[in-house]
Amino acid sequence: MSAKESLQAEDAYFASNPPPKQLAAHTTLAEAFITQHAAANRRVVLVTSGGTTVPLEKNTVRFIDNFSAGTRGATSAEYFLSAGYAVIFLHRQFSLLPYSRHYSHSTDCLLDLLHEDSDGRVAVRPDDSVRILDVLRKYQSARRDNMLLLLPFVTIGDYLHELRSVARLMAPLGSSGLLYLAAAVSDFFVPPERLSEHKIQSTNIVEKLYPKNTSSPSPSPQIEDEETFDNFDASPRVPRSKRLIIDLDPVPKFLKSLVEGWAPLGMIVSFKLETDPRILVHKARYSLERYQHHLVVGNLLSTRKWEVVFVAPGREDRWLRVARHGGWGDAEGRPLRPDEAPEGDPEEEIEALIIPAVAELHDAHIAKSKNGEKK
Ligand code: PAZ
Repeated sequence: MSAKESLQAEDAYFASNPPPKQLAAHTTLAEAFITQHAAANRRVVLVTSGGTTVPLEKNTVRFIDNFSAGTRGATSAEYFLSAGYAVIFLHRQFSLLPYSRHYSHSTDCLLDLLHEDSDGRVAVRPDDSVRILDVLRKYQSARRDNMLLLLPFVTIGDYLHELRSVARLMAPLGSSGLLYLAAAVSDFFVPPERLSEHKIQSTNIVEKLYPKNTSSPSPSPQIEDEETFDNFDASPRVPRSKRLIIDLDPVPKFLKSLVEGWAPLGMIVSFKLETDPRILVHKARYSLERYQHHLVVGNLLSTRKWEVVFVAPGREDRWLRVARHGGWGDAEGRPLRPDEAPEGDPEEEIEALIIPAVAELHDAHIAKSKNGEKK
């Protein structure tokens, strides 16, 4: 696709997909946040996190989603804060958040860490208080110094509108702006003109009640004629006309716009997720060459907490791996196969390795731009 064509695709996408209601409020918050930290000469990172939904109806009951809980994004945000960055955390609503992720409902429920003391007051169980205190101090310091801005999104459309607005606001930061795109963004969506207004029906009740799209109900609707089909019967006996066939369009590729238009001087880090280890590095390198940005972090679904690969222009591919009992054996230098994925979570968080390595590349990016070199 030529530059002109991708610009046209971008314009058409934003013109036809409405922005989220909270976009203006988020933009105001992000602008004030960026201005405050730019004045303090502080680096600002935009971290995107969690999955995007693809609504199947305008009044959305059903949607397509993906697996991402936002662990990578929320954990990365904490390490960026520790490294002195101010963080704009653009995240899927209700996904994991920095700091509170340690006590989410599924792991370490906060209520399980509390007890009633002898005076009838709620207190933290002594065994847990040290680790809670550590998280609490970091959380309170981030809040006190206004270092963390939380901006939620839900749908793929919301995400793209928010990303464009925040990226444009970050453009004046030049090379000290960092965009770290860890969200799991849908590649497909249903364009608004094909979206059903109301909940998709499994019967023809609407046609029966309102024949030929009339606005008042038929005087004697034959409800008993309502055609139903057995939702559990997926056999070929279910006629094609009764199946729900979802027709999705590709989401325009926005990385190009980000690199060339929205935040052209900032450092842009994208993530590439695959499940087949044989294509991961190839796909990461392809993405880098196609969009001409600064770093692709490749990871596999099954091993993403154990290892990632940095693919950057003019550099050797670099695997980062957390410590593993028994070492990495012959897996050193190649991605783990899904069947080699270790059980459970590693003791060390891989983001503790990723963020310092990204910050080092960001230093180099800033130095290069100060020397007047091309990005
Ligand atoms: O949210 P999570 O920690 O479960 O997963 C993180 C991730 C795999 C979504 C992220 O590391 C990633 O690869 N994001 C980009 C996905 C993609 O669109 O290719």
